[in-house]
Amino acid sequence: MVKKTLVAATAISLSTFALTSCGSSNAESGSGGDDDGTITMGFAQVGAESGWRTANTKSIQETAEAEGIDLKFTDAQGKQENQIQAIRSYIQQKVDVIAFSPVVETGFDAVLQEAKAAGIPVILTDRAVDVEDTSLYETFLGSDFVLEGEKAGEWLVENAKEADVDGDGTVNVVQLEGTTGAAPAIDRAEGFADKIAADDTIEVTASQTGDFTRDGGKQVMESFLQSDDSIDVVFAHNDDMGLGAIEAIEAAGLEPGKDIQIITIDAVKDGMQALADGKINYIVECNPLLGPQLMDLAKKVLDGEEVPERVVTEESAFTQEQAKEVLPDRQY
Ligand code: GZL
Ligand code: ZN
Repeated sequence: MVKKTLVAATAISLSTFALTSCGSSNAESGSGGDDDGTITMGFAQVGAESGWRTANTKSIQETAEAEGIDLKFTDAQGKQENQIQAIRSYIQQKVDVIAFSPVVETGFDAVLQEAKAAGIPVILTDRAVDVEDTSLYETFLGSDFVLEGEKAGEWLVENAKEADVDGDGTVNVVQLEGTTGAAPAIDRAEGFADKIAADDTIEVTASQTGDFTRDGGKQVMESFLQSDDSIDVVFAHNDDMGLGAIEAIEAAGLEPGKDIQIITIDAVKDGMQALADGKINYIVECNPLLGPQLMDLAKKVLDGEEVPERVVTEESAFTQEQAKEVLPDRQY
C-alpha cells in the first residue's frame, strides 16, 4: 500500500512520471488499477434529487466508460454522512483519485485531510466546500452560482413592470431555496438579492427551502399561496422546484407564467419545455455535463500536470422564444 501510495504521490510530483507506475501490481492495492495504468476514480454523488442531477450523473458515468476510467460511484441520497462514508471507503480502496459534489459547503475538512494523508488527490465538481486549506483539493470544476442568481435578478429588474402582475406598484417575489447549506442555494440567493436591490419596488416577501425537489417546491408553493394572495413572481433555485410550483399554482386555479411569473435555474429539458409552453418566464442555465472536463482534469492531476484551482463552466440563459428554438437540440 505504502509503495502504491508513495508511487502515486511521486507520480503527482514528477510531471513526466509514466501513469503505468500508478497501477502498481501490488495485489493488496485492490482497485489501484491494473498494470496497464487504468485510472480508478471514486465518485461520491449528492443523490438523484433533480433532473439536473440525473443528467450530471449520466455525463460522469458515460464519460468514464468512454475514457476507460474504472469508476466507483455512490449516491448519498442527499446525506452528508453518506458522502463522507463513501469518500472514506474510496480511501481504504486506494483509488487513484476521488471526485465529489459536496451536498453542503461545510463539514468535509476531516475526510479531506484523510484523503490528503493517504496521498489521494480530490477534485470538487459542481458544488464547492468552504475550507480554509484549499490544498485539500486539486481543483473545483463547476458553475458560478452567484452569477446565475445575478442573471435571474437582472432579468427581473429589466422586466419589473410586466412582473408586477397585480399592478399594485410592487413586485412581490416568493423564493424557493435549494438545499439548506448547499453552495448553489447560498450563492444563487446572494446574487439574486444583489441585483434586485437596484429596484426598490421588487421585494422578496417569503423564502423557504424546497430542497431542490419537485415535491418540495410544490409543498412550499402551496403554503405561500395559502398565506399570500398578492404574489407576482416565484424565483426557484432550480427547475424542479419551479415545476412543483407550477402544479401548486394550477391547483389554485391560477395560470403559471401569466397570473404568477416564474424564474428558475438549470434549463433541464422539462424546465425548457415549460418555458416554451409559457408556464415559466425565464431560465438561467446551469450546465450538468461535467463528465468530459472532470475526466480530463483527473488525468492531468495524475500525470502531475498543473491544473487551475477553479474551472468555471460556460452557461447561458433563455427566454420563452429562445427555448422554442433550442429545445430540439438540448442534450439534457
Ligand atoms: C447546481 C446543482 C444543483 C442544481 C439542482 O450545480 O448543484 O443541485 O441546480 C441540483 O437541480 O439538485
Ligand atoms: Zn404587485
